[in-house]
Amino acid sequence: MKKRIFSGAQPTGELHIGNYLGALKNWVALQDKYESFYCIVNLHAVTLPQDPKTLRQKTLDLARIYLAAGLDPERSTIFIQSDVPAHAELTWVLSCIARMGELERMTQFKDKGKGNTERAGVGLFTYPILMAADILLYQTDLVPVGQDQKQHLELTRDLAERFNRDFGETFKVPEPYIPPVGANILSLQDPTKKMSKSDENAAGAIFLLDDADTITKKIKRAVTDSGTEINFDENRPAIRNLLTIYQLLTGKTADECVAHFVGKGYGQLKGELAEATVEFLRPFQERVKQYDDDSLRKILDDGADKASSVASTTLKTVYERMGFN
Ligand code: ATP
Ligand code: LTN
Repeated sequence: MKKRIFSGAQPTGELHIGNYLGALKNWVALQDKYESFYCIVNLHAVTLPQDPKTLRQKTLDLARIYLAAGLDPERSTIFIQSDVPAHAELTWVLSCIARMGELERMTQFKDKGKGNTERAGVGLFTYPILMAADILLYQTDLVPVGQDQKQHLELTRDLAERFNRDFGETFKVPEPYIPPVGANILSLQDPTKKMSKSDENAAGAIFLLDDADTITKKIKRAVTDSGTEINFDENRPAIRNLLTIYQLLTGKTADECVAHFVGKGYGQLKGELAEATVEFLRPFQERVKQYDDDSLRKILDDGADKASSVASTTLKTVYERMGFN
């Protein structure tokens, strides 16, 4: 039996190169070795206000991006979270064993709630419980995510262990898979922050659907550090970030990248990085256009059927353990 993977992304904003390098790229690489479930997490999306028409469109757009990135519906189950009601149902059960204190410690809530807990939605606060339900329903072994999700994974593990202890062995306790390189791609404008789709400053992120001109401009305008050397020095996060993106897009080793830029200036690094990014994204952007809405719906409906059968088995056991049936 193959081990299982579960992961997902939110159908909000535009996916950027950080989402790709930190998550999607690894999903594609792991889909052969694992039985994989890749979800479009629209229930998570509504923890912040969304326009329904836009959300519907973004959901299909994200499915296109999954496929163009190389997820194969023959090998991976690709589906929309709201199509499988067990996600919301298990969330309720887990909400009753999660503690206020452990949710209050989640840094993403503090960031996205902008420190104003009076005004923040309750869903934004309980969001990590929904994420735990996503993962635990599939008896997941491995969860490939970027660095920013590490804390949510720890909560997921804690909830699984608590439920197993209190109600009997029910859930597999999942491991995170955080890639050694690329798990935290930084903003091109502010390398103290991660590259983010919700950043007000669009110049900080290279979006997967940006055109060649925009990509080149963003990279040329990226902030740099003082000094002139091009290496992976942790104290020079801006250059390290540009070099990391270059490394991952070209497939070179870290040493090869450093050797390649010895004696060259920041301008050269930016020029070559822009070229590598444009070259990488061109065929990807061609593939995105290939999928019409009808064929996407078919893939997503099939995915929801497969996901439902696994999820409902786990939920049934949970309900039995709880004394519901
Ligand atoms: P954002 O903060 O950009 O709005 P998100 O993390 O809220 O993004 P998702 O689209 O759901 O939204 O994230 C999908 C995946 O991309 C997650 O596994 C996340 O860890 C990863 N990811 C997000 N930003 C980065 C980044 N800057 N570097 C590496 N991985 C990232
Ligand atoms: N919380 C994640 C998206 C997400 C997810 C998941 C990732 C929702 N459910 C389950 C991995 C596994 C985010 O905001 N990036």
